[in-house]
Amino acid sequence: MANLKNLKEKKDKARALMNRRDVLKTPATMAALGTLAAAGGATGGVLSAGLLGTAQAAESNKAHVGPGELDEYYGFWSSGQTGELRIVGVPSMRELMRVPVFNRCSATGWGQTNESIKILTEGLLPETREYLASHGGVWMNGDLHHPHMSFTDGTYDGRYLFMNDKANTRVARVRCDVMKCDKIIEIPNAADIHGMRPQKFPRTGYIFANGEHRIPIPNDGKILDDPSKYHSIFTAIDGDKMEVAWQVIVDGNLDNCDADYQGLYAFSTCYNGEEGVTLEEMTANEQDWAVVFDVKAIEAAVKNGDFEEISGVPVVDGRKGSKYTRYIPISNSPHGCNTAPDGQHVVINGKLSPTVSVIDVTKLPDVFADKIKPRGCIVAEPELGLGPLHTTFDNKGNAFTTLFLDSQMVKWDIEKAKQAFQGKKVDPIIQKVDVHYQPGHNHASMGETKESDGKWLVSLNKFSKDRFINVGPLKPENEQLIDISGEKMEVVHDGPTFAEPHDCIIVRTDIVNPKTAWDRNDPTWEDAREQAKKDGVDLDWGEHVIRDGNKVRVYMHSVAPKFSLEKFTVKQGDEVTIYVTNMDDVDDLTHGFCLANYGVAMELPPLATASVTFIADRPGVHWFYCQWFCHALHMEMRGRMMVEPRAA
Ligand code: CUK
Ligand code: CUA
Repeated sequence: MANLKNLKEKKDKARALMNRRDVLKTPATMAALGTLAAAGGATGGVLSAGLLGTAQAAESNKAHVGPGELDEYYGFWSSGQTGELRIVGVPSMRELMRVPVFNRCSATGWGQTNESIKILTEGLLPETREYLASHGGVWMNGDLHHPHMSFTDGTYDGRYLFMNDKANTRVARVRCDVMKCDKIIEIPNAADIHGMRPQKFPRTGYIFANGEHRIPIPNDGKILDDPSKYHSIFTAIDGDKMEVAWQVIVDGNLDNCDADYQGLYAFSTCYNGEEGVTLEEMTANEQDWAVVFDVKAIEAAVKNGDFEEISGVPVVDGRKGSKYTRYIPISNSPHGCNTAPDGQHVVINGKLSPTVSVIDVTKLPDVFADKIKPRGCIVAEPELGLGPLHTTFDNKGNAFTTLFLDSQMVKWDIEKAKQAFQGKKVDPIIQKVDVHYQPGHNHASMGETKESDGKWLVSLNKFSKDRFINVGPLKPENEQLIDISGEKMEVVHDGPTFAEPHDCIIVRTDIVNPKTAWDRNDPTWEDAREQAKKDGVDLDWGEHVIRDGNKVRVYMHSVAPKFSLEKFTVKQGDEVTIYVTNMDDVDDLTHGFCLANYGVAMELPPLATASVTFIADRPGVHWFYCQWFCHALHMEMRGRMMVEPRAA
């Protein structure tokens, strides 16, 4: 009975949605926004119309990775407001690892160890470091939307992963050899880095990063409530040095971006052409833009001095009318920006318009030479459905676009869309499949490279609603795996996930080759190495306590199941630094160091050194113990820090 009632409710809701869809056929933007709000609303009941009569796809055998079997692809997942990078196996969708980046991590000590604090602070702007000095020293949160791998010659090269932090205006780099973050920089003159993509050709090269929100530049309080003086900024970061190379001031708000396969242009979607600050103001016009950046011309401008230096970086004026940019009119509020593996087409996703606009990059030289109008580079504009947000590609000329409002994935043919644009009676849409529910990003295996292989597609859905047993008011998101190897898409797996995977990439395993143990010469603990040298001790095999005024440096190593020091004594009020090196080089033999009731904990994978500094202001006996299960005698792997009380 309950099921029948459920079904009737679903049908009613689906019908209600269809009515709303009719409303949305009009260009009335506010109506579209109203539905956006309803989709996330308390009813939780906006179900895709296609749900009626959905025959749930049977589990495909290809997606099954049995116990002990390995995945074919690495998935690198963002985690949105959680702030970390996640590594997922594809097609099993098993979560393999979490890499802390913009967050604070209890298990690994990220944000507490001296090595991580250095990475988290050295690239910040001086004013931010000053602010943080009285606010805990490091940012405790981040909003990681877009993880992307470095490229060489149009495909992934397995060197680095780059990612943005929308919350605190940062860009980070993760080393793929150890899967740890090694650099984080804060972007000056920008507010809230959102869209971010690496240069694909000839190599990365640049990381292109969009400052989403408009602010006064410089944002020092002299200009406040005068939005006509706010700007948004596009940044090119040198991905090798992790330094800002140059910036471009633009009109409107930048959203997502991508690069071409020729090394000539970068693209950003740009909404709020109205330059408003309220929702009504920002969506008043029917047209916004895709901004195209002429990378070579901007480099020449920087070389020839056609820039203003602001906060120590060259800033080129790329506002409307500038020779360095072109503003291509696109229907209201475009969102995703995706270059196809054919090297020729860039898809601009409509969001509030049911269309996507396809740019042909071979026409851009004529646009920049003013031989054709900016819109002259648009070669297709198919109407796909409601709320197109992001597009990915296979290796057969097909594109896959998420439809946020329709809760669908649509497969369409780029060539046919071009023919239809020229007036031919062809339908570019091949198939629509329901996803559950409200998809944002999607990504096909190798889909943002020239080696796109058309095997798997992931849909990152913002709502899971009824797909899983209820875990309370806060529900997981749902990532679905879709088999795209055949003519028809087939949803083969639901994967619940914690907040919030905006975006992911799917990389062939032969491209990524992490080590199984650290190299003892790794630069990560350079400071510890130098300090050990000054103290005349051996960092590798340390078992020393060095007193230096009221500073105490404790060096120890771990070999399962023992720390080299069973005890050490300090005085209340001492500034204590503990260096621990794991001398076990056995694959997977990780130790941890946890100092109880001092809030100290850190990871120690094979052959790594980690250190932590704190004030020993609690007298008494404090046990430290190994917090990573490492050995049959793991529980016995411990020792004592004795803190002598201050003389009364
Ligand atoms: S954005 Cu999240 S759904 Cu930050 Cu890439 Cu489009
Ligand atoms: Cu060492 Cu547990």
